[in-house]
Amino acid sequence: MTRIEQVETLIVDVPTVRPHVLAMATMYRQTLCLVRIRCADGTVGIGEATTIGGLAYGEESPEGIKLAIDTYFAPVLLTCDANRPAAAMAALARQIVGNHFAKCAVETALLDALGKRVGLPVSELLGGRVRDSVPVLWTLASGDTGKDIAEAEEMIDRRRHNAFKLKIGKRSVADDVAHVAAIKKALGARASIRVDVNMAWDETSARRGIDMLADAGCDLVEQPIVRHNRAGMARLAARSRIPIMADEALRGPEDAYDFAARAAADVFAVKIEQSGGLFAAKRVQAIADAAGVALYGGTMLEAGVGTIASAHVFATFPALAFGTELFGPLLLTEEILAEPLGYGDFALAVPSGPGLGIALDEERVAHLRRDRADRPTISIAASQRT
Ligand code: MUC
Ligand code: MG
Repeated sequence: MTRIEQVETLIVDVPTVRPHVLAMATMYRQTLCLVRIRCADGTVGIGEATTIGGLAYGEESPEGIKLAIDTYFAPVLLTCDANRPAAAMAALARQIVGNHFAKCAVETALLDALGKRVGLPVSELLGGRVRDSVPVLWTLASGDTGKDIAEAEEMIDRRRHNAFKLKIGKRSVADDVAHVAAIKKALGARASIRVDVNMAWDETSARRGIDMLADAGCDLVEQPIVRHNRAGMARLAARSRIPIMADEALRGPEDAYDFAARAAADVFAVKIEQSGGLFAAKRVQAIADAAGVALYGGTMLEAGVGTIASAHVFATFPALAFGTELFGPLLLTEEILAEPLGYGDFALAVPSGPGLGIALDEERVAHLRRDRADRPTISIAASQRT
């Protein structure tokens, strides 16, 4: 038995390199809830939870996650054996409904600590990696077609990304498709272009929009309609010439099972936070594999900790047909890790050290934390709050 001695959480705010425009929110910064679990043998595990646009994307916010972990998770964890993350997560599940993002951050920290204790990377604790790097796309979401093309050209030249996801759904279908077509025309065969509608279309608009996107050379359409219209997703997938991917609708293995049974998506975006943790994401993958659904490694735009936890999970997927979008740290102006993650050649390297294989830059984190004692009061314009 290795006792868990302390569970610490902190909120960190980091500006984005440019406004990130999604259908439901425009992000000017990302807020992280970092979790640190200190064990009796001296090992310390770290985890991270993020959301997108506060409460605009999902039902948990970084501040709510911190409160939930401090108030309800920590007392349970202090009774658990740090050598048994699965038993600790089961103890939490008995007392805590939902709270997938918070559970994911805690499970990440438990697995990081266990990996450090036994000298194995988290990917090996999850059953074993089958690759040492994962392909990474970039999201073009400046809100301006010309800027997006220039950004994509630069990414291709630097061999950082050659697949791009375009955030659409805020404008009319015709304007959105014109934006996608202009970018595809400029980049041609040098890049794969996909779109994420973030649920903004109704089903009839989606029928029209998806046809037009296929004609424009788009390779994939992510979550075109609202998460609960599963029959609609099945109808769209059945008639579409290009693959349809589920994202917001997948909040764990049960949703994945239902989607697979209804043939409601061709591709699953697997997110460790939305799934409810690293092992839950593995269960989503297993369901997809059994059902013949293709896989894509999704992100909640986590910084270095959550991003590399996701990478450890995706490195274990036997098939990863659509690659990943693990670019979160590259969207942020500040590095919170002692060593930045290894991006290059259109991919992210999965570290081979024990646990997550990363360390926090403690000085940076101390500087960025929201409750820093000497933090100057920053007034944020109402339009830039998320
Ligand atoms: C989403 O809906 O997929 C992932 C990449 C990005 O730009 O936004 C997120 C959220
Ligand atoms: Mg999405």
